[in-house]
Amino acid sequence: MIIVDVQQDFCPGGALAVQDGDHVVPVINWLAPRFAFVVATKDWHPEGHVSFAPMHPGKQPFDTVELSGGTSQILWPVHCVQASPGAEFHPELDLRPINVVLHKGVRPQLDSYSAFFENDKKTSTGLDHLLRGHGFDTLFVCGLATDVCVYFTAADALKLGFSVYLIEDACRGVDVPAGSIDSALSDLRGSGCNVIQSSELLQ
Ligand code: VGL
Ligand code: ZN
Repeated sequence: MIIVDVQQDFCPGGALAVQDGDHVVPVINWLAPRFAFVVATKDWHPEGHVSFAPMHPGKQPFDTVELSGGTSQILWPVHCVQASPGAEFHPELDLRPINVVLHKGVRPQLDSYSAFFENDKKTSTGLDHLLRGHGFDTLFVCGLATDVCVYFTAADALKLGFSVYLIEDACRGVDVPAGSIDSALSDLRGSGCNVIQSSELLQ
């Protein structure tokens, strides 16, 4: 199971709050102990990270800029600064079932939405090797935000050949622009992702 970015800054009151982001916590707490191996990611940016809107004079959060390498970058409010309170896990997230915590987005000039590859699409976080090394071929993905880091994590997992289940009621999204959550889910379904509800895991 991969728990994506269930951090204070993505929950109500946080810098990049996702609507009802905290509602995923009880669902994940109930699910996580049932899995053989649990990875939790943290968005973990240095101060002055390239994804922060104030680093780009004249730009606003949710604007897009071209970075020097030619990749386009969506700008976000300052969020998940390393070791700041906003970068902590939600205080009610049960940490006991978590085997590995993976920090991503740590390079000042490179963003990382996926738990597998940074946004240059080639810098690996090593998670693929870790999971394959354990012999896993099936992944269950949940957390925040459905249309950003959950989406890119599930999409990369599919590309890497894993069977992927996205637990919809254990995810919440940014939905900027409106409709982003629906298009993320339909794109994933089209790539072979199984979008399920937590209740289906009981069966
Ligand atoms: C995320 C925007 C910027 C996420 C991280 O965790 O979905 N979204 N950084
Ligand atoms: Zn981020």
